[in-house]
Amino acid sequence: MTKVRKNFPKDFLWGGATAASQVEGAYNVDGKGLSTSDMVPLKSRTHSNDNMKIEVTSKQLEEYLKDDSTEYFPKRSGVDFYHRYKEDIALFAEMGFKVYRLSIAWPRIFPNGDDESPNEAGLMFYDKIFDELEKYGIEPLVTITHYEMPINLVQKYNGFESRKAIDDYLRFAEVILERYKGRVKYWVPFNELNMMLVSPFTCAGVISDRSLEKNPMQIKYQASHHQLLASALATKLCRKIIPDAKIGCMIARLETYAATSKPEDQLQALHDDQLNVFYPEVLVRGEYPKYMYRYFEENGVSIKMEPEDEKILKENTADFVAISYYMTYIASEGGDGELASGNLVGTQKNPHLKMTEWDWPIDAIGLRITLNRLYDRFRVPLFVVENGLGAIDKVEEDGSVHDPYRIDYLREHIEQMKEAITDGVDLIGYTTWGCIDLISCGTSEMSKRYGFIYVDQDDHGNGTLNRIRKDSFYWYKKVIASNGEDLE
Ligand code: BGP
Repeated sequence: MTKVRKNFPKDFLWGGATAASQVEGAYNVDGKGLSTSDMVPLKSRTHSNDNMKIEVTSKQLEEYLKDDSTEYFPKRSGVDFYHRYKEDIALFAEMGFKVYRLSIAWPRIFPNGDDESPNEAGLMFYDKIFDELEKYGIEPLVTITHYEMPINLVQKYNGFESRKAIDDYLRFAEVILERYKGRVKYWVPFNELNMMLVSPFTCAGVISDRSLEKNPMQIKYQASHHQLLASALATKLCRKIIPDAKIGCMIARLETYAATSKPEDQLQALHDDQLNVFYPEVLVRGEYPKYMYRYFEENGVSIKMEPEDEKILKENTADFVAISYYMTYIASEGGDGELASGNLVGTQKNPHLKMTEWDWPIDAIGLRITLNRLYDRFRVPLFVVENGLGAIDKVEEDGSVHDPYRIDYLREHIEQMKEAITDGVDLIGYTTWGCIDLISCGTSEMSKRYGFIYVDQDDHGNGTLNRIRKDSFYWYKKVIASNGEDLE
């Protein structure tokens, strides 16, 4: 029998993750077009469960398009990574990153999404990023698109509700695969495919009130079908252009516990879980799972498919499953109970868990559970491409930032990943979310910080943008240098 592995594999990919729209800024520089992320206003810090979804109506979009404020739309200025990438990547290298997960801003390459040719200035920006990463031997992991559809495609055909979005997405994918082949080996076609169900605008440029469809579930699952096909077709292209690439699929993993041992609660947890793993089910197994047919029928959903769709899904399956993992969820038959907040979607409070300052439950053991469940189910390598703690940090008078709470959070999660590896899970990497402070996806706040690197900027865009190494910076450097052995 093979020996039980008790440590991280020696080629384990340690690093950090960001998304273009949350760090780059320069939203209208060098020919970049507007994206859905440029249209997400700042929300004040909230503990309310229903204030997490990002809903944008047609009327709001019209108003936002006329508003050139960066204070009200902080993602437009990000943390100025566009101009400071050299300094930031040098800091990642100082921590010893093996991998850096980044996304390519679609409207930087195709400003309107359907332009005849790509924007060379946008392509050159990422050339420079990859030069810098190469200089330090950091492997890029590229999310082809992370929550930013060109606004023109939202206006033109309501984003991924239309099948036309597949062609425009693939043109973008092909351009970047060709341009960066030989430089990028790890790819993920879309960030968090399942977030379609809670925030279709963010996930896919879909504005529900623009649709002729009345059933919101119909709109969301039809748009998901288009993203699933686009993922499979991007996988096909990637294999042709970069034969030795690894291309995965990604969900926000919503590991769900039943509230009690009552069978009805257990069943509800099973159903919730099925809706979450549905996305990798399609992309890893290459077909829709049977349980979805019943679910669609009972919810009035009828997916319009073309004759070739099944074959496309079957023939172009993903190499690995990537997840973001922040918390666990609770399901019960009636769905009632005291509420907690969460990553775009809230849940019931779990009395056994501590909460973050944003009321997200903290559950490191849940990560071990989820890695085991996913590996049992899919038997392909897993990659944790987001995990981290959003917290308020304070700069001391001497300029230092002490963040023991972040170190504790990450330590506990890393310990559980190690347990999962000992359980037999094939885990290939870990990129913590927001390795440098960035603009929050859900609330567009700056004060919700995840980084090892502090960025001097407040929620309203004031500050020097200076970078400061937090205590967690030095701690993570030790973790990487010891390949996950020294967690103290
Ligand atoms: C994930 C997104 C990220 C991100 C993270 C944390 O769902 O992929 O873009 O920001 O959540 O969420 P937030 O920024 O709202 O705290």
